[in-house]
Amino acid sequence: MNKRYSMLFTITAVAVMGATLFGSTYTQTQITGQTFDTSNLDVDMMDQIRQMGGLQLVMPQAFAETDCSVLESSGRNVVEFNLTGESVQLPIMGGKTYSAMTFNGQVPGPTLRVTQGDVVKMTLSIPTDEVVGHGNDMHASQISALTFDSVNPGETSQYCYIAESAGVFKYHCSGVHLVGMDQHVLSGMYGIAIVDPANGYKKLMVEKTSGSGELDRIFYDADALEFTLQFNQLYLTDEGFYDAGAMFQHHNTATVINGLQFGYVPNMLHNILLKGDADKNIFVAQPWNSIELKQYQSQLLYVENNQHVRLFIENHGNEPVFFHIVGEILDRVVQGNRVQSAATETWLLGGSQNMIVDLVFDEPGAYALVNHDYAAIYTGGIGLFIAGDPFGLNPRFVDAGIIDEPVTSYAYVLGNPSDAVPPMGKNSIAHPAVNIHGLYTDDVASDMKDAGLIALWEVIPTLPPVP
Ligand SMILES: [Cu+2]
Repeated sequence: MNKRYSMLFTITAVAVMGATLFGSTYTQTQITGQTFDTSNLDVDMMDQIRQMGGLQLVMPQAFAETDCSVLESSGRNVVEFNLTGESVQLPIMGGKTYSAMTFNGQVPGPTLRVTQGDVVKMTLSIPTDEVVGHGNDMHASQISALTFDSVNPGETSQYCYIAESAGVFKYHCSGVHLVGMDQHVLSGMYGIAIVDPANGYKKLMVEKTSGSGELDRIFYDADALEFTLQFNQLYLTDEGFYDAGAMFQHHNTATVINGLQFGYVPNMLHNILLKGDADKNIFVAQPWNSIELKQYQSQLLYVENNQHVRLFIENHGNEPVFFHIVGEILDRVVQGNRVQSAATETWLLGGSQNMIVDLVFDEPGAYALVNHDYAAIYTGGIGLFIAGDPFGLNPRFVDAGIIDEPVTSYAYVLGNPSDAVPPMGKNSIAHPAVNIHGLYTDDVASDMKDAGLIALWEVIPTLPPVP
Protein backbone atom coordinates (compact mmCIF):
# COMPACT_ATOMS: atom_id res chain seq x y z
CA MET A 1 0.00 0.00 0.00
CA ASN A 2 1.54 3.30 -1.00
CA LYS A 3 1.40 6.40 1.15
CA ARG A 4 -1.51 8.12 -0.64
CA TYR A 5 -3.76 5.08 -0.35
CA SER A 6 -2.90 4.66 3.32
CA MET A 7 -3.94 8.30 3.90
CA LEU A 8 -7.26 7.63 2.15
CA PHE A 9 -7.79 4.59 4.34
CA THR A 10 -7.19 6.68 7.43
CA ILE A 11 -9.75 9.25 6.31
CA THR A 12 -12.26 6.54 5.46
CA ALA A 13 -11.72 4.83 8.82
CA VAL A 14 -12.26 8.08 10.71
CA ALA A 15 -15.45 8.74 8.74
CA VAL A 16 -16.79 5.27 9.51
CA MET A 17 -15.85 5.65 13.20
CA GLY A 18 -17.65 8.96 13.27
CA ALA A 19 -20.75 7.47 11.70
CA THR A 20 -20.72 4.70 14.30
CA LEU A 21 -20.05 6.95 17.31
CA PHE A 22 -22.71 9.48 16.42
CA GLY A 23 -25.01 6.85 15.02
CA SER A 24 -26.94 6.64 18.26
CA THR A 25 -28.82 9.80 17.35
CA TYR A 26 -30.18 8.15 14.22
CA THR A 27 -32.63 5.32 13.71
CA GLN A 28 -31.30 1.79 13.51
CA THR A 29 -32.18 1.65 9.82
CA GLN A 30 -30.02 4.67 9.06
CA ILE A 31 -27.04 3.27 11.00
CA THR A 32 -27.22 0.06 9.04
CA GLY A 33 -27.42 1.96 5.82
CA GLN A 34 -24.34 4.05 6.59
CA THR A 35 -22.07 1.33 7.90
CA PHE A 36 -19.97 -0.88 5.65
CA ASP A 37 -17.39 -3.56 6.23
CA THR A 38 -13.89 -2.04 6.07
CA SER A 39 -12.32 -5.47 5.64
CA ASN A 40 -13.58 -5.42 2.04
CA LEU A 41 -11.93 -2.05 1.34
CA ASP A 42 -8.65 -3.34 -0.02
CA VAL A 43 -6.01 -2.06 -2.42
CA ASP A 44 -7.66 -3.73 -5.39
CA MET A 45 -10.73 -1.55 -4.94
CA MET A 46 -8.59 1.60 -4.84
CA ASP A 47 -6.77 0.41 -7.94
CA GLN A 48 -10.10 0.01 -9.67
CA ILE A 49 -11.10 3.57 -8.75
CA ARG A 50 -7.81 4.88 -10.04
CA GLN A 51 -8.14 2.96 -13.30
CA MET A 52 -11.62 4.41 -13.77
CA GLY A 53 -10.05 7.85 -13.61
CA GLY A 54 -11.83 8.77 -10.42
CA LEU A 55 -8.81 10.12 -8.60
CA GLN A 56 -7.48 11.83 -11.72
CA LEU A 57 -10.66 13.89 -12.00
CA VAL A 58 -9.77 15.78 -8.86
CA MET A 59 -7.37 17.99 -10.83
CA PRO A 60 -7.76 17.65 -14.60
CA GLN A 61 -4.72 18.85 -16.48
CA ALA A 62 -6.68 21.51 -18.40
CA PHE A 63 -7.60 23.43 -15.26
CA ALA A 64 -4.02 23.68 -14.12
CA GLU A 65 -2.57 24.41 -17.56
CA THR A 66 -1.43 28.01 -17.87
CA ASP A 67 1.46 27.62 -20.30
CA CYS A 68 0.60 29.84 -23.27
CA SER A 69 2.93 28.04 -25.67
CA VAL A 70 1.19 24.74 -24.91
CA LEU A 71 -2.34 26.12 -25.11
CA GLU A 72 -1.73 28.26 -28.20
CA SER A 73 -0.63 25.17 -30.11
CA SER A 74 -3.56 23.10 -28.83
CA GLY A 75 -5.64 23.75 -31.94
CA ARG A 76 -8.31 25.62 -29.99
CA ASN A 77 -9.54 29.11 -30.83
CA VAL A 78 -7.29 31.61 -29.04
CA VAL A 79 -8.77 34.94 -27.88
CA GLU A 80 -6.35 37.65 -26.79
CA PHE A 81 -7.45 39.93 -23.97
CA ASN A 82 -5.16 42.89 -23.28
CA LEU A 83 -5.57 44.93 -20.13
CA THR A 84 -3.69 47.94 -18.78
CA GLY A 85 -3.85 48.87 -15.10
CA GLU A 86 -4.29 52.64 -14.80
CA SER A 87 -5.18 54.97 -11.93
CA VAL A 88 -7.19 57.94 -13.24
CA GLN A 89 -9.57 60.60 -11.97
CA LEU A 90 -13.19 59.95 -12.96
CA PRO A 91 -16.34 61.97 -12.28
CA ILE A 92 -18.92 61.24 -9.61
CA MET A 93 -22.21 62.96 -8.97
CA GLY A 94 -22.07 66.51 -7.69
CA GLY A 95 -19.41 67.73 -10.10
CA LYS A 96 -16.52 66.10 -8.26
CA THR A 97 -14.04 63.44 -9.25
CA TYR A 98 -12.66 60.44 -7.39
CA SER A 99 -9.43 58.45 -7.48
CA ALA A 100 -10.43 55.54 -9.69
CA MET A 101 -8.38 52.45 -10.46
CA THR A 102 -9.24 51.01 -13.87
CA PHE A 103 -8.52 48.45 -16.51
CA ASN A 104 -7.97 50.41 -19.76
CA GLY A 105 -9.23 53.75 -18.43
CA GLN A 106 -12.82 52.64 -18.02
CA VAL A 107 -15.18 51.29 -15.37
CA PRO A 108 -16.13 48.47 -15.71
CA GLY A 109 -13.18 47.08 -17.64
CA PRO A 110 -13.76 45.76 -21.17
CA THR A 111 -16.11 42.78 -21.43
CA LEU A 112 -14.44 39.61 -22.66
CA ARG A 113 -16.67 37.30 -24.69
CA VAL A 114 -15.61 33.82 -25.72
CA THR A 115 -17.14 30.45 -26.47
CA GLN A 116 -16.82 27.58 -24.04
CA GLY A 117 -13.61 25.71 -24.89
CA ASP A 118 -11.74 28.75 -26.24
CA VAL A 119 -8.27 29.59 -25.01
CA VAL A 120 -7.99 33.02 -23.39
CA LYS A 121 -4.61 34.74 -23.51
CA MET A 122 -4.74 37.50 -20.90
CA THR A 123 -1.96 40.10 -20.90
CA LEU A 124 -1.76 42.68 -18.12
CA SER A 125 0.52 45.69 -18.60
CA ILE A 126 1.25 48.29 -15.94
CA PRO A 127 2.60 51.64 -17.22
CA THR A 128 5.86 52.90 -15.76
CA ASP A 129 4.20 55.94 -14.20
CA GLU A 130 1.47 53.93 -12.47
CA VAL A 131 1.52 54.41 -8.70
CA VAL A 132 1.12 50.76 -7.65
CA GLY A 133 1.19 47.28 -9.09
CA HIS A 134 -1.98 45.40 -10.05
CA GLY A 135 -3.09 41.82 -10.50
CA ASN A 136 -5.82 40.05 -12.42
CA ASP A 137 -8.04 37.25 -11.23
CA MET A 138 -10.36 35.85 -13.90
CA HIS A 139 -12.85 33.47 -12.39
CA ALA A 140 -13.50 31.90 -15.79
CA SER A 141 -9.94 30.55 -15.61
CA GLN A 142 -10.32 28.46 -12.45
CA ILE A 143 -6.74 29.39 -11.63
CA SER A 144 -5.72 30.60 -8.18
CA ALA A 145 -5.06 34.34 -7.98
CA LEU A 146 -1.79 33.41 -6.28
CA THR A 147 -0.58 31.67 -9.45
CA PHE A 148 -0.54 34.91 -11.42
CA ASP A 149 0.21 37.27 -8.54
CA SER A 150 0.68 40.99 -9.24
CA VAL A 151 2.52 42.95 -11.93
CA ASN A 152 4.83 45.84 -11.01
CA PRO A 153 4.79 49.27 -12.71
CA GLY A 154 6.72 49.12 -15.99
CA GLU A 155 6.15 45.38 -16.35
CA THR A 156 3.88 43.11 -18.40
CA SER A 157 2.74 39.60 -17.59
CA GLN A 158 0.36 37.10 -19.14
CA TYR A 159 -1.33 33.80 -18.61
CA CYS A 160 -3.50 31.51 -20.69
CA TYR A 161 -6.38 29.28 -19.81
CA ILE A 162 -9.20 27.31 -21.35
CA ALA A 163 -12.65 28.76 -20.64
CA GLU A 164 -14.10 25.40 -19.63
CA SER A 165 -17.41 26.43 -18.04
CA ALA A 166 -20.20 28.44 -19.63
CA GLY A 167 -21.66 31.43 -17.79
CA VAL A 168 -20.86 34.93 -16.57
CA PHE A 169 -17.67 35.29 -14.56
CA LYS A 170 -16.17 38.33 -12.94
CA TYR A 171 -12.58 39.37 -13.33
CA HIS A 172 -10.94 41.83 -11.03
CA CYS A 173 -7.66 43.21 -9.79
CA SER A 174 -6.21 41.07 -7.03
CA GLY A 175 -4.28 43.99 -5.53
CA VAL A 176 -0.55 43.86 -4.85
CA HIS A 177 0.11 40.27 -3.76
CA LEU A 178 -3.60 40.25 -2.77
CA VAL A 179 -3.09 43.27 -0.47
CA GLY A 180 -5.53 46.12 -1.13
CA MET A 181 -7.80 43.99 -3.30
CA ASP A 182 -10.87 45.62 -1.72
CA GLN A 183 -9.58 49.10 -2.56
CA HIS A 184 -8.69 48.21 -6.14
CA VAL A 185 -11.99 46.45 -6.89
CA LEU A 186 -14.21 49.00 -5.16
CA SER A 187 -12.32 51.79 -6.96
CA GLY A 188 -13.13 50.35 -10.38
CA MET A 189 -10.87 47.41 -11.33
CA TYR A 190 -13.51 44.89 -12.33
CA GLY A 191 -15.25 43.49 -15.38
CA ILE A 192 -16.86 40.33 -16.69
CA ALA A 193 -16.08 37.47 -19.00
CA ILE A 194 -19.06 35.98 -20.82
CA VAL A 195 -18.43 32.37 -21.78
CA ASP A 196 -21.13 31.35 -24.26
CA PRO A 197 -22.24 27.70 -24.05
CA ALA A 198 -20.52 25.52 -26.67
CA ASN A 199 -23.93 24.54 -28.05
CA GLY A 200 -25.40 28.04 -27.82
CA TYR A 201 -28.17 29.39 -25.63
CA LYS A 202 -31.55 27.76 -25.21
CA LYS A 203 -34.83 29.00 -26.64
CA LEU A 204 -36.86 31.05 -24.20
CA MET A 205 -40.24 29.64 -23.23
CA VAL A 206 -42.73 32.09 -21.78
CA GLU A 207 -45.80 30.45 -20.33
CA LYS A 208 -48.79 32.60 -19.46
CA THR A 209 -52.48 32.83 -20.14
CA SER A 210 -53.60 34.57 -23.27
CA GLY A 211 -56.28 37.25 -23.41
CA SER A 212 -58.97 34.60 -23.60
CA GLY A 213 -57.68 32.93 -20.45
CA GLU A 214 -56.22 29.95 -22.29
CA LEU A 215 -52.80 28.73 -21.15
CA ASP A 216 -50.33 29.78 -23.82
CA ARG A 217 -46.69 28.86 -24.36
CA ILE A 218 -44.61 31.13 -26.56
CA PHE A 219 -41.13 30.07 -27.66
CA TYR A 220 -38.61 32.75 -28.53
CA ASP A 221 -35.52 31.97 -30.57
CA ALA A 222 -32.25 31.77 -28.61
CA ASP A 223 -31.00 34.90 -30.37
CA ALA A 224 -31.46 37.93 -28.11
CA LEU A 225 -30.74 41.63 -27.73
CA GLU A 226 -28.18 41.70 -24.94
CA PHE A 227 -27.08 44.07 -22.19
CA THR A 228 -24.56 43.89 -19.36
CA LEU A 229 -25.43 45.34 -15.95
CA GLN A 230 -22.65 45.30 -13.36
CA PHE A 231 -23.47 46.46 -9.84
CA ASN A 232 -20.97 47.84 -7.33
CA GLN A 233 -20.53 50.47 -4.61
CA LEU A 234 -18.14 53.33 -4.02
CA TYR A 235 -16.83 54.07 -0.52
CA LEU A 236 -15.20 57.50 -0.62
CA THR A 237 -13.89 60.25 1.60
CA ASP A 238 -15.01 63.82 0.88
CA GLU A 239 -11.79 64.24 -1.11
CA GLY A 240 -12.67 61.26 -3.33
CA PHE A 241 -10.23 58.72 -1.89
CA TYR A 242 -11.12 55.13 -0.95
CA ASP A 243 -12.53 54.98 2.57
CA ALA A 244 -11.85 51.55 4.11
CA GLY A 245 -13.59 52.55 7.35
CA ALA A 246 -16.81 53.25 5.46
CA MET A 247 -16.44 49.92 3.65
CA PHE A 248 -16.14 48.01 6.93
CA GLN A 249 -19.35 49.65 8.10
CA HIS A 250 -21.11 49.01 4.76
CA HIS A 251 -21.69 52.75 4.61
CA ASN A 252 -21.39 53.37 0.90
CA THR A 253 -21.13 56.70 -0.87
CA ALA A 254 -22.74 55.51 -4.08
CA THR A 255 -24.38 52.55 -5.73
CA VAL A 256 -23.23 52.20 -9.32
CA ILE A 257 -24.44 50.25 -12.34
CA ASN A 258 -21.70 49.85 -14.93
CA GLY A 259 -19.66 52.39 -12.96
CA LEU A 260 -22.22 55.22 -12.88
CA GLN A 261 -24.88 56.28 -10.39
CA PHE A 262 -28.18 56.90 -12.19
CA GLY A 263 -26.41 56.26 -15.50
CA TYR A 264 -29.55 55.10 -17.33
CA VAL A 265 -32.18 57.69 -16.40
CA PRO A 266 -33.53 60.56 -18.52
CA ASN A 267 -31.71 63.90 -18.63
CA MET A 268 -32.56 67.35 -19.98
CA LEU A 269 -32.05 66.15 -23.54
CA HIS A 270 -34.81 63.59 -23.07
CA ASN A 271 -36.98 66.38 -21.63
CA ILE A 272 -36.42 68.33 -24.83
CA LEU A 273 -37.25 65.31 -26.97
CA LEU A 274 -40.42 64.45 -25.10
CA LYS A 275 -41.66 67.79 -23.78
CA GLY A 276 -39.80 70.36 -25.81
CA ASP A 277 -38.44 71.93 -22.62
CA ALA A 278 -35.17 71.08 -20.88
CA ASP A 279 -36.63 72.07 -17.54
CA LYS A 280 -39.78 69.91 -17.72
CA ASN A 281 -38.57 66.79 -15.96
CA ILE A 282 -39.90 63.46 -17.06
CA PHE A 283 -38.11 61.70 -14.19
CA VAL A 284 -37.39 62.72 -10.62
CA ALA A 285 -33.63 62.30 -10.73
CA GLN A 286 -31.52 64.05 -13.38
CA PRO A 287 -28.01 63.90 -12.05
CA TRP A 288 -26.03 63.62 -15.28
CA ASN A 289 -27.84 66.47 -16.84
CA SER A 290 -25.87 68.56 -19.28
CA ILE A 291 -24.78 68.26 -22.86
CA GLU A 292 -21.36 69.37 -21.65
CA LEU A 293 -21.04 66.07 -19.77
CA LYS A 294 -20.68 64.24 -23.11
CA GLN A 295 -20.13 60.51 -22.44
CA TYR A 296 -21.15 60.91 -18.80
CA GLN A 297 -24.66 62.25 -19.41
CA SER A 298 -27.27 59.66 -18.59
CA GLN A 299 -28.81 57.54 -21.36
CA LEU A 300 -31.66 55.06 -21.62
CA LEU A 301 -31.78 51.40 -22.58
CA TYR A 302 -33.97 50.78 -25.63
CA VAL A 303 -35.61 47.47 -26.50
CA GLU A 304 -38.36 46.31 -28.82
CA ASN A 305 -41.61 44.78 -27.66
CA ASN A 306 -41.98 41.03 -28.08
CA GLN A 307 -38.21 40.69 -28.40
CA HIS A 308 -36.02 38.21 -26.52
CA VAL A 309 -33.81 40.34 -24.23
CA ARG A 310 -30.85 38.78 -22.38
CA LEU A 311 -29.15 40.51 -19.46
CA PHE A 312 -25.72 39.51 -18.13
CA ILE A 313 -25.72 40.70 -14.53
CA GLU A 314 -22.85 40.63 -12.02
CA ASN A 315 -22.67 41.87 -8.46
CA HIS A 316 -19.07 43.02 -7.91
CA GLY A 317 -19.94 44.81 -4.71
CA ASN A 318 -20.01 44.53 -1.00
CA GLU A 319 -23.79 44.60 -0.64
CA PRO A 320 -26.51 42.29 -1.95
CA VAL A 321 -28.37 43.08 -5.17
CA PHE A 322 -32.11 42.39 -5.24
CA PHE A 323 -32.47 42.60 -9.01
CA HIS A 324 -35.94 43.69 -10.04
CA ILE A 325 -37.60 45.34 -13.04
CA VAL A 326 -40.59 47.43 -12.02
CA GLY A 327 -43.65 46.33 -14.00
CA GLU A 328 -42.01 43.27 -15.52
CA ILE A 329 -41.47 39.60 -14.78
CA LEU A 330 -38.06 37.99 -15.19
CA ASP A 331 -39.10 35.22 -17.56
CA ARG A 332 -36.00 33.06 -16.87
CA VAL A 333 -33.03 33.19 -14.51
CA VAL A 334 -29.94 31.14 -15.41
CA GLN A 335 -26.85 30.63 -13.26
CA GLY A 336 -23.96 28.34 -14.19
CA ASN A 337 -25.79 27.40 -17.40
CA ARG A 338 -28.66 25.94 -15.35
CA VAL A 339 -32.14 27.44 -15.10
CA GLN A 340 -32.78 28.61 -11.54
CA SER A 341 -36.17 30.22 -11.88
CA ALA A 342 -38.90 31.29 -14.25
CA ALA A 343 -41.60 33.95 -13.99
CA THR A 344 -40.00 35.58 -10.96
CA GLU A 345 -40.15 39.25 -9.98
CA THR A 346 -36.86 39.59 -8.09
CA TRP A 347 -33.67 37.53 -7.89
CA LEU A 348 -31.02 37.95 -5.21
CA LEU A 349 -27.33 38.19 -6.03
CA GLY A 350 -24.85 38.09 -3.17
CA GLY A 351 -21.36 39.52 -3.47
CA SER A 352 -19.51 38.14 -6.50
CA GLN A 353 -22.60 36.39 -7.77
CA ASN A 354 -24.05 36.62 -11.25
CA MET A 355 -26.88 35.50 -13.47
CA ILE A 356 -28.32 35.65 -16.94
CA VAL A 357 -31.86 37.03 -17.07
CA ASP A 358 -34.04 36.41 -20.12
CA LEU A 359 -37.23 38.37 -20.59
CA VAL A 360 -39.66 39.85 -23.06
CA PHE A 361 -41.25 43.29 -22.68
CA ASP A 362 -44.85 42.81 -23.77
CA GLU A 363 -46.16 46.37 -23.72
CA PRO A 364 -44.65 49.72 -24.75
CA GLY A 365 -43.49 51.69 -21.72
CA ALA A 366 -40.73 52.75 -19.34
CA TYR A 367 -39.55 50.02 -16.97
CA ALA A 368 -37.18 50.76 -14.09
CA LEU A 369 -34.48 48.22 -13.32
CA VAL A 370 -33.38 48.49 -9.71
CA ASN A 371 -31.50 46.96 -6.87
CA HIS A 372 -34.68 46.71 -4.83
CA ASP A 373 -33.00 47.93 -1.65
CA TYR A 374 -34.31 51.46 -1.15
CA ALA A 375 -30.92 52.70 0.04
CA ALA A 376 -29.40 51.37 -3.19
CA ILE A 377 -32.11 52.99 -5.32
CA TYR A 378 -31.62 56.40 -3.70
CA THR A 379 -27.82 56.19 -4.09
CA GLY A 380 -27.85 55.33 -7.78
CA GLY A 381 -28.98 51.73 -8.29
CA ILE A 382 -31.72 52.48 -10.81
CA GLY A 383 -32.01 52.72 -14.61
CA LEU A 384 -34.75 52.65 -17.25
CA PHE A 385 -35.59 50.34 -20.11
CA ILE A 386 -37.78 51.97 -22.76
CA ALA A 387 -39.74 49.38 -24.73
CA GLY A 388 -41.24 50.19 -28.12
CA ASP A 389 -42.48 53.71 -28.88
CA PRO A 390 -44.30 54.68 -25.67
CA PHE A 391 -43.90 58.41 -26.26
CA GLY A 392 -45.12 58.47 -29.86
CA LEU A 393 -41.87 59.84 -31.31
CA ASN A 394 -42.07 57.85 -34.55
CA PRO A 395 -44.15 60.38 -36.55
CA ARG A 396 -41.76 63.20 -35.60
CA PHE A 397 -38.70 61.20 -36.57
CA VAL A 398 -40.33 60.27 -39.88
CA ASP A 399 -41.51 63.84 -40.60
CA ALA A 400 -38.00 65.14 -39.93
CA GLY A 401 -36.53 62.61 -42.37
CA ILE A 402 -34.41 60.96 -39.68
CA ILE A 403 -36.01 57.62 -40.44
CA ASP A 404 -38.01 56.51 -43.47
CA GLU A 405 -40.63 54.58 -41.56
CA PRO A 406 -41.63 53.95 -37.94
CA VAL A 407 -39.08 52.00 -35.89
CA THR A 408 -39.65 49.31 -33.27
CA SER A 409 -37.42 50.98 -30.68
CA TYR A 410 -35.66 54.33 -30.21
CA ALA A 411 -32.35 52.49 -30.44
CA TYR A 412 -32.66 52.87 -34.22
CA VAL A 413 -32.32 56.65 -33.82
CA LEU A 414 -30.45 57.18 -30.57
CA GLY A 415 -28.54 53.93 -30.11
CA ASN A 416 -27.99 52.04 -26.88
CA PRO A 417 -25.30 53.01 -24.35
CA SER A 418 -21.97 51.44 -25.25
CA ASP A 419 -21.14 50.53 -21.66
CA ALA A 420 -24.26 48.34 -21.44
CA VAL A 421 -23.73 46.56 -24.77
CA PRO A 422 -21.51 43.46 -24.65
CA PRO A 423 -19.45 42.22 -27.59
CA MET A 424 -21.42 40.06 -30.02
CA GLY A 425 -21.75 36.32 -29.34
CA LYS A 426 -23.16 33.50 -31.45
CA ASN A 427 -26.76 34.14 -30.23
CA SER A 428 -26.63 37.95 -30.21
CA ILE A 429 -29.06 40.22 -32.05
CA ALA A 430 -27.04 43.23 -33.21
CA HIS A 431 -28.07 46.53 -31.64
CA PRO A 432 -29.40 48.88 -34.34
CA ALA A 433 -26.94 51.54 -33.16
CA VAL A 434 -24.63 52.14 -30.20
CA ASN A 435 -23.85 55.51 -28.65
CA ILE A 436 -20.88 56.55 -26.53
CA HIS A 437 -21.77 56.32 -22.87
CA GLY A 438 -19.93 55.22 -19.77
CA LEU A 439 -17.39 55.96 -17.11
CA TYR A 440 -14.66 56.36 -19.70
CA THR A 441 -11.75 58.78 -19.80
CA ASP A 442 -11.99 61.33 -22.63
CA ASP A 443 -9.25 59.41 -24.46
CA VAL A 444 -11.34 56.23 -24.45
CA ALA A 445 -14.49 58.11 -25.55
CA SER A 446 -12.54 59.81 -28.33
CA ASP A 447 -11.30 56.43 -29.63
CA MET A 448 -14.93 55.21 -29.67
CA LYS A 449 -16.01 58.23 -31.69
CA ASP A 450 -13.23 57.53 -34.19
CA ALA A 451 -14.52 53.94 -34.41
CA GLY A 452 -17.94 55.26 -35.55
CA LEU A 453 -20.03 55.12 -32.38
CA ILE A 454 -22.75 57.78 -32.03
CA ALA A 455 -21.73 60.85 -30.03
CA LEU A 456 -25.21 61.56 -28.70
CA TRP A 457 -24.27 65.02 -27.40
CA GLU A 458 -23.79 66.00 -31.04
CA VAL A 459 -26.82 64.15 -32.43
CA ILE A 460 -29.62 65.15 -30.06
CA PRO A 461 -29.45 68.90 -30.77
CA THR A 462 -30.04 68.06 -34.45
CA LEU A 463 -33.27 66.18 -33.69
CA PRO A 464 -36.55 67.95 -34.45
CA PRO A 465 -37.98 70.15 -31.68
CA VAL A 466 -41.38 69.41 -30.22
CA PRO A 467 -43.99 71.20 -32.35
CU1 LIG B 1 -5.19 46.93 -8.88
